[in-house]
Amino acid sequence: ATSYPFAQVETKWQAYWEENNTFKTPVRDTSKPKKYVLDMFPYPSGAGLHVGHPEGYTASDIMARYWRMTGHDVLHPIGWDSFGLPAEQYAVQTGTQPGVTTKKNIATFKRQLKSLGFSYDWDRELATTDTNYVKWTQWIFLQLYKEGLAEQSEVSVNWCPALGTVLSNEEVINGLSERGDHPVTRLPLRQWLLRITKYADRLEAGLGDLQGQWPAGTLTSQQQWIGKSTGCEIVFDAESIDESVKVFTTRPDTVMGVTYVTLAPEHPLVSSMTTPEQKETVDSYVKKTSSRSDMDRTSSKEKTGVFTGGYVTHPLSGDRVPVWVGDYVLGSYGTGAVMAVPGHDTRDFEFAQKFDLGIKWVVKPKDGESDEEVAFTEPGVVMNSGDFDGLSTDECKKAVTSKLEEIKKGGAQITYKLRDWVFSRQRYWGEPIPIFFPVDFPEDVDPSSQDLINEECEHTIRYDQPIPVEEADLPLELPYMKNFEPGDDPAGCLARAKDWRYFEKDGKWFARETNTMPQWAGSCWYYFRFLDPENKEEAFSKQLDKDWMPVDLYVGGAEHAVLHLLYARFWHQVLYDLGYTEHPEPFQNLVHQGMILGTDGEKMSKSRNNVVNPDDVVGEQGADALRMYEMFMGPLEAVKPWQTAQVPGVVRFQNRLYNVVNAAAKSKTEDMDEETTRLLHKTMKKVSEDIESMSFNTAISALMVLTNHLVSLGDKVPLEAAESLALMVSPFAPHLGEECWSILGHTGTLAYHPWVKFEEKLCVDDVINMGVQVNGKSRGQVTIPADADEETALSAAMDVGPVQQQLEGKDIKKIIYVPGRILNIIAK
Ligand code: ANZ
Repeated sequence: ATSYPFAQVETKWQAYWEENNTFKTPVRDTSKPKKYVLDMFPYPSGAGLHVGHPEGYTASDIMARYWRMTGHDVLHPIGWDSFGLPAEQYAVQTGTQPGVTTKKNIATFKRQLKSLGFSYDWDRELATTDTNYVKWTQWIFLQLYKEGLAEQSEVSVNWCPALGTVLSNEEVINGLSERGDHPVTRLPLRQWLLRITKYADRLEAGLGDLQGQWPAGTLTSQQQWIGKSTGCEIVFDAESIDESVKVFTTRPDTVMGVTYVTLAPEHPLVSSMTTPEQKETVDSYVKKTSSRSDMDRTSSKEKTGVFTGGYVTHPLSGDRVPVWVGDYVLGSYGTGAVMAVPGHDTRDFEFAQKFDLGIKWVVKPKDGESDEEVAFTEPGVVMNSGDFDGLSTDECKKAVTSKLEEIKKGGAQITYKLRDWVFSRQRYWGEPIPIFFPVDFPEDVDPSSQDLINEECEHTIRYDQPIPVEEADLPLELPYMKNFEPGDDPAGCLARAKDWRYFEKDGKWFARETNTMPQWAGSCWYYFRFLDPENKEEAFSKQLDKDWMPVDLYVGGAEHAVLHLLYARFWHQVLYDLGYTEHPEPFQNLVHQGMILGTDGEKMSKSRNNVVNPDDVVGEQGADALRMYEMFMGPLEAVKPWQTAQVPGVVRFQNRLYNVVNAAAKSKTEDMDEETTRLLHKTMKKVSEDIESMSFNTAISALMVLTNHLVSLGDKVPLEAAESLALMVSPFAPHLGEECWSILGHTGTLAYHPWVKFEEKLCVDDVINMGVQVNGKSRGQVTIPADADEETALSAAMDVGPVQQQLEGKDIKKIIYVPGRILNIIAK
């Protein structure tokens, strides 16, 4: 036996595919059904490809190759998600321009992906940093702007002066930045917001159509993130001023149990509700809580708050209700105020206990009494609520809501957890936001001399008068900046590029927006640009949208379950509403590959020194071995540790397969015995079905079983079996597949050769007659395959009349099944 010369073979076939444009799809071939197979495009980091990348890419490549062979017109593109913070930091560290490092990193990634033999149409390659791509990202931003979906707003953000940027809530712990422990302050900052909340309902509803096509966990995460909550808004009029406090509640049935109302510290009515005597206390409380993040506020057990001195009137009972301020109520959720029902809400209960506020019990369990040591939060029967007494929780929710509607003190309301998307970054390496503003320079400043523009000028920018860049003037490119590091100016580092920022037009002076877009922007629509990467007139043509969308299979990491996938769906739905696409959702089927851990079972990382470099594996064992090993490790979705010691097993399988094919080519054996025929057809069936369900590890093991059988035939390997084996292995190990195909005398590529066809009748094993017993007594016979599983045997037995009769009215307690021998059903 010779060993398979993988290095030479892999180089040869990669060159062949490239020269022959094997995987180019310049136009849609409408004689075939389409498959759009998409990978989550990589972020080209300085570290190069990681073994985690080829896992998802191999899975999608298998599907792309399989679908080509099953007669589909396949679109399989790749590109680069190349803006973003890490690229900028890498550039800072290495003292080079981000544009330069990005280009270099892309070249490395491209070489690495090419070395793995993926069947991409490289003519469609794009990078989100390409001027030509930025142009259309900015164009989409302008469409959002025109639709009122991109707006400026003063947002309270977590500003970290030391890092020179805004941080997300998740990045702030106890008022310090997660990275570096720098102080973080809450600061109102002018930011661009995308009004994703206007699409909350649509984004939620769309998930329903993706059931069964997206991982259930991802659908749930998106649903929770959107956080649709159905309830009621209730109006409490203030006692001594002409204002009213609106609260949002999911439990209007508990309205008669309200003993106080709590406002979030940032609620606009806090100061007007506060009496002069309480002013000092309230002011200092509000100030103290202003630095806490929302997460911090909701997760801390210890409730804090102060009394405003003011009262509101209960809309149904007319009672006086005291108004408190407490930071367990968030300003940004619902109405920023709650009606507190300590008897039935745990947070209110804790608060009421601490401050000695009244507790009223208005719901009791269906049977029995509630214990008064804790809030009773379950549904039950209403009590102590006048006319509502005796109603169930659900009935009472409806009754209270209609009562409030009738007296115009509230009504049904839906609230979402989803927040508008803060779309501004104070960073260099992102798409400039294509907006500018008029500037009223102070009289003593001559703006045509840049040096005279000082900080004072910044205050004369009319941010309230945004002007969109003309579409004809797009793209708006980033200026060259020698020093692009963030500074302590919340306007961002682009504010320092004065000659870019300030410009004169028709005798008037303007200032550009200096915030850039977040990294998410480019990945919101790249799947559209792949359809039409060269288009100079439009982002993408409607015809190509019709031809190729939606994406049939999207493969990528579960870490994108919420943000990327939600943001992309949002942009997609906006483009749908504007008529640019006729498909309501972008990604029809979604699969997350499981993470590949280090051999030690820990996440691979430089600091743990457990990173496997795919270049090493490709060099030592070949691309096909890497691809096949990663697919053989376990189910695609499972998290699994890399085991270097197991790669040689895959290499030996390739060698055996190569030798078996050579034997067939040499002996030209035409005959195929019965056993081989059955095994071949069973394998063809299994591999086809397993690929369809993306169960690649089991498909590979079926190929191993077939190969081992063929090895046992010595020189007499049937040609038909060898050909089928070459075709079947090719999606997994495409270089090996092509090489075997040519060894068997074929010219050209097998990439478009029809997939193997099995005959169902040859897939069935020998059948036998087997006795069936009920409670040990023989009740008939079934005809089933000799190796039928218990389920098959039992379902055949259920068709036997006497067995049915015996089982009538009884429960099956136990099943004793000895394949090929006996089935005994124990029932009572
Ligand atoms: C009275 C009540 C009685 C409540 C009861 C619950 C149980 P979800 O399901 O998450 O939407 N709430 C409303 N706005 C809030 C805010 N800005 N910050 C903190 N809490 C807020 O939760 C809705 C419930 O959370 C609302 O219903 C309100 O408390 C509280 F027995 O109102 B409930």
